[in-house]
Amino acid sequence: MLTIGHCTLEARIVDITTLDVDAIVNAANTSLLGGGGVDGAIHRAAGPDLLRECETLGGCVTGDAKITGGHRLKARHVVHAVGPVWHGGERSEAELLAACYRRSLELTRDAKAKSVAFPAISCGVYRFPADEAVRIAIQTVIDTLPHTPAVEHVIFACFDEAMHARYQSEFERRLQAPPSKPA
Ligand code: AR6
Repeated sequence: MLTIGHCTLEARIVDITTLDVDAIVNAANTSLLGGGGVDGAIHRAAGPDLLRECETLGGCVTGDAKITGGHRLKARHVVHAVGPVWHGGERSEAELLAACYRRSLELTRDAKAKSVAFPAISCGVYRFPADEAVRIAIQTVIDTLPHTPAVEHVIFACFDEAMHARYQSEFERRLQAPPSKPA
């Protein structure tokens, strides 16, 4: 766990669809019309009205996000973020992944949501190297928090112990190192 100003960041091994938070983030694709992985799980748990709402959104470009209601989820909102497919790192994948986290937090703020949970965007079928993705996720959240002062709780929802350990070790590293300047 890490506390940054008024906000707590924590990593949990949990199915993100079960969380009772104001917003959960989906690792979506540009169609916003569902898929496998966490996207499929969120659509199954939220029910068919989520897809109906997504159909009105006109898709979303990589690095951006759009917000819907949570429908049958406990979460009040779903932020559908489109992460980059990993192609080796030469196609702005890091910047696009950072943009996903930034945009998702901005939409969370605009929805007046105080708590938000992220999956490890792009770390599944999109094959983004997980260690780098975790560093980008935490750094971007920390850099964005000054612009989203109402956000009080950020959960990184991990599907397995290996992913959880990455967040924990990045939190530890930051607790031991002097704070870095905002990007
Ligand atoms: N709760 C938390 N984390 C989960 C869950 C869950 N219920 N299910 C999977 N994960 P992925 P991507 C983890 O592949 O790489 C879809 O088809 C998973 O272990 O879901 O961004 C979309 O439609 C991994 O660490 O997302 C897109 O086409 C992380 O979530 C494409 O996949 C992300 O894995 C997006 O690929």
